[in-house]
Order: sequence, then C-alpha cells, then structure tokens
Amino acid sequence: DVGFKQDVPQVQNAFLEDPVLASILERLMPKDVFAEITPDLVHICEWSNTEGAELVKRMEDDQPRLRQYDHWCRRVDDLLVTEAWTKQKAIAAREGVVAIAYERKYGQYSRVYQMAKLMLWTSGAGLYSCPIAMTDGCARVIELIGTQEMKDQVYSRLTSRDPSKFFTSGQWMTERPGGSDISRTETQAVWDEEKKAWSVSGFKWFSSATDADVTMLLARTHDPNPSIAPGNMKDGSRGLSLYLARVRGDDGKLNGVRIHRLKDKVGTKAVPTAELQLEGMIAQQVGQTYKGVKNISAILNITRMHCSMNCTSAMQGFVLQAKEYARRRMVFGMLLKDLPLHLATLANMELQYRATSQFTLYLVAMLGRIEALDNNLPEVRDHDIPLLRLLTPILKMWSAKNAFAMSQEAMECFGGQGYMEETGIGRIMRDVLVNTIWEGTSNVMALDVLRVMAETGGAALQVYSDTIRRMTTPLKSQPQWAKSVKSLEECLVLIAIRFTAYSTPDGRKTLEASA
Ligand code: MFK
Ligand code: FAD
Repeated sequence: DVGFKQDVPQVQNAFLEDPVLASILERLMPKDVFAEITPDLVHICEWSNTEGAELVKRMEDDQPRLRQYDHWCRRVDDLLVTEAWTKQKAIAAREGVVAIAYERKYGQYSRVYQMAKLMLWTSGAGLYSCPIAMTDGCARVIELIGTQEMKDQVYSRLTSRDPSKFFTSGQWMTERPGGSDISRTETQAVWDEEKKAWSVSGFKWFSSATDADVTMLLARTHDPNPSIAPGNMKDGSRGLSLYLARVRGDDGKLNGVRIHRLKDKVGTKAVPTAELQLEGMIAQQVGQTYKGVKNISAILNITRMHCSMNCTSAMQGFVLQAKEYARRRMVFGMLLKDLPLHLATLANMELQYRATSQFTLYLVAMLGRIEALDNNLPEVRDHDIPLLRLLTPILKMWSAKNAFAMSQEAMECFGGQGYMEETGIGRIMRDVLVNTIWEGTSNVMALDVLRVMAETGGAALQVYSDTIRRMTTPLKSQPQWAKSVKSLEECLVLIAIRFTAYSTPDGRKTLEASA
C-alpha cells in the first residue's frame, strides 16, 4: 500500500455548491418563498448524497426480475422489484416530489419549487424519477378532465405524501406497430355492460415502471353503434380514447395483464420495463371518446418537462464533479483547473449546463402560472400557453442531446477513471441517453414544433419572437456574437445565456460591455 494516492474528489451539496440553481430560483420567486423552501432544498441534497446514493447503487446492483411461473407451472407473472426501488417510492411520497406541484401552497411558484427539488432529488432517486414523471402527468390529466370519482380515488393518492396511500402511474402508448406513430394501435376497448366498465385487450410493447398502481393507456374504442364507427371502430389515431386502469386489483392480482418479458436495456436498468399482453383489463374512459391523443398529450407535456429536468440534473452533477476533480488532479505539475485547455472544456460544460437550466426553469415557471392562475388572464392566455406549447418539444430534444454529449465530456474529464463504473458517470450516461427516445424522439419533437406552428397559424412563433425582442431591446445594441446566429439551436443557447446574465448581479453590465 505504497505510492501515490489521488486526493479523492468530495461529494458536494448541489444546492449550496452550485450558484446557478439558487440564482435562478431567486429570480423566479419572491424572496419569502425562496427563503422558505431553501432548507428543504438543502435537505434533499443531503439525502441524495447519503441514503439516496446508497439506494441508487443497490438499485443498479440488484435489478428487477420477472418470475413468470411458480414451481407448479402456474403462470404467476410475479414482478420482483428490489427493496431499494420500493423504498424510493415511500421516500418520493414523503418528500412530496409530486404533491408539492398540486398542493400549490406557493401558488404559481409551486411548480418551480417542485421541479427544483426534483432536480436535486434525482441524483439520489436515480431512475425512480421515471414513475414519478408519469405519476405527475397522470395527476395533471385527472385534474384537468377526470371524473370526481377519479379525483377522489386516484388523484388524491397520486398527489399524496402518505407512503401508505401513495399511488404511482404508468403510461402505456407504444405498441409493436409504432411508438412515434400510434395510429396503428391494435389494443381495443369494448364496453362490458355487466361490469359497467371498459374491457381492454391488446399488446403494449413498452411499459416502464410496471409495478405502478394505475396506468393511463390508449386503446381503440369499440363503438356499439356501427353507424358512428363503421365496423365498430375508427381507423387511425382519431379512433383512440384514453383509459385509466388499476394495474392490480385489491387482492394484488394483475388486472387482465400478462407480463411477457422484461426488456434487456442499454440503461435505465433499475426500471422494470416490460412487454405486456392485455386480456380484459378493466378500465375507465378518461375524457371524450376518440380524443385519446389530445387527452394524453397533457401527460406528454409534463413528462417531457421531467425529461429535461432529468437532463439538467445530470448536467449539474457533471459540472460539479468535473470542477471538483479539476481542483485535485495534478498533471504536468499543475492542477487541472489551472490548465487553460482543460478550463476551456469546463467552461463549455458550464455554459451548456447554465443554458439548459435557465431554459428548463423558464418553461417550468410558465407551467406554474398556467396551472395556478386564471387561464383567461391575457399574459397566461396569450403568452404562457402558446409559448410553453411551442418550446416544450424544443427543450426536450435540445436538453436530451446536450446532456448525453456532456456525459461523454464529463467522462473524459476524469481520464481513465471516468470510464470506471465506480465514478457513476457511465450509469448516468446510459440513463440520460434514453431521454432522446422515450416521450418522443428528436425528430418527433421537431415535427411537434411544426404542428404547433401549423395549428396556431404562426401565432406561437410570433409570441416567441416578441418575447425575444422584449428581452433584447433594452440593450443599446446587439452583441457581435448575436449577429452571427445561424440556427434556432444557437439562438436558444444565446437566449439561455441572456437569462443567465440577467440572473447575476453584474450580468447585465457584462452583456452591455460585450455588445
Ligand atoms: C426522467 C423522465 C422520465 C420520463 C418518463 C418516461 C417513461 C417512458 C414513457 C414513454 O416513452 S411513454 C410513450 C411516449 N410516446 C410518445 O411520446 C409518442 C411520440 N409521438 C408523438 O408525440 C406524436 O406526435 C403523436 C402520437 C402525438 C402523434 O399522434 P397523432 O394522432 O398523429 O397527432 P395529431 O393528429 O397531429 O394530433 C392529435 C391531437 O393531439 C391534436 O389536437 P386536436 O384533436 O384538437 O386536433 C393535436 O393538437 C394534439 N396534440 C398532439 N401532440 C400534442 C397535442 N396537444 C398538446 N401537446 C402535444 N404535445
Ligand atoms: P419508431 O417510432 O419506429 O421510430 C424509429 C425512428 O423513426 C426514430 O428515429 C424516429 O425519430 C423516426 N421517425 C418516426 N416518425 C418519423 C417521422 N414522421 N419523420 C421522421 N422520422 C420519424 N412507451 C410507452 O408507451 N410507455 C412506456 O412506459 C415506455 N417506456 C420506455 C422505456 C424505455 C427504456 C424506452 C427505450 C422506451 C419506452 N417507451 C415507452 C417507448 C418509447 O416511447 C418509444 O420507443 C418511442 O416513442 C419511439 O417509438 P418506436 O420505438 O416505435 O420507434
């Protein structure tokens, strides 16, 4: 045990050590709200660094399994999730990672608080953030269009802080013929007069967090009146409706579900993602018949925001870790932090992280206003709603691509050690990569932007350009670099830089100086 020993990089409190998140929150919230939530944000980082880190490790070492048959050859489809995974559920409830957004204790600022906490909680929750995202989305749909019974029996549990009551939700859209294009959905829902419920049968090709208590799913509605739907069913995505179902009954038995297989994935290994056959799953319809895609889109827009929060959280971790290592690792007689070339790499990472966190929380703040304020207020109706709709797919795509690219950079910052599983960068790299695919691939996000432009006749884009103009006009002249913007992506980076600049005391002066 002789020779050189590297000074080990220390785990840091991501809220206290990173000036970025705190400065954004200070800008987005009233002082008293910021002061009140600060201890909770400090606390969740401490939890993430201790118990959370331990649970994440255990979730990775001991992954979910499927026991399909018992020893008498009876089909049981026992999904064996790990103890650490189960514990995460209780902690998520207790910490209110969904509840905070719906309690609305701080009105429009509740969403910002929830997402900030979620960002800091993610490093200790690992991919338990996946069921939490879908639970959040499900709660929002029920809040918007659910029946009173759904609100009493399901919503109240999705938003509960009591671990013994807390429900999580799945989101079953993707089928074998298509995930981006769900118009070829094979699953059917037929009304069961005896049970006074819908009976759903088909095959769901991807079901994350299969241990969820309830699920939202799309199915082709069988209309008993053939004159409404020839052949009793309408083709395409406009023949789909949204359904809500319990995954298991009170007896713990699956509700008309057979678990075919657990997926063997590149990452997200802690998440039990399964292929499911549905045979008479009892469900309730949510919202209008044939409006399934429209109705489930409220989940999509929330979960896409969670994807971006997940990316922002990963980027924050990469930046903090890389900087910490740079303060301790000597090369060629100097600390990494003092080498201009390495510093340039860190600065680029820092810039990407700042841009992403500013952009993400800017959208979260709009979501908070839409959820908590009267939607007829002109600033909500004419600004927040169209702008959030336009920017959500852009943010989702952009943050996912950037977070994965940054994971490679972060790995390289640690040299060979970065490639070792023990540093944890490899796991996050694998996990963060999925954000480019689930909840819609990049090209599907690009097409969604076009959908918004087409549907609003360009109005959303007008709001966007007006907003940018408002942000830039107070400057005496355009900075030189702003004139050379070549793409929407570059433009977004610049907007994010501008937000960053505004959020620091002398940022504005710096911007003026660079003009
Ligand atoms: C850490 C984070 C963890 C997150 C959890 C992840 C767990 C994994 C979960 C999954 O991956 S779940 C599966 C996610 N699947 C997708 O994201 C599907 C990707 N494909 C799309 O998004 C397609 O664009 C879409 C399925 C929506 C296309 O369907 P259609 O039927 O061809 O779309 P169409 O006809 O253009 O739109 C139908 C209606 O929906 C229109 O409204 P109207 O009925 O009023 O005309 C659209 O305006 C509306 N719509 C579509 N997308 C919308 C939307 N409205 C609001 N927001 C949207 N995003
Ligand atoms: P496809 O739709 O076949 O896409 C293939 C390629 O075609 C992509 O590059 C795509 O961008 C491109 N493409 C598609 N349409 C167009 C177009 N019009 N123009 C240009 N390019 C296009 N789904 C659920 O419903 N529930 C879940 O819980 C769930 N969990 C998941 C967990 C994991 C780990 C993963 C990886 C996926 C999960 N999914 C889930 C599925 C996911 O949402 C889909 O895989 C995704 O939406 C893409 O659908 P697909 O796999 O059918 O690919």
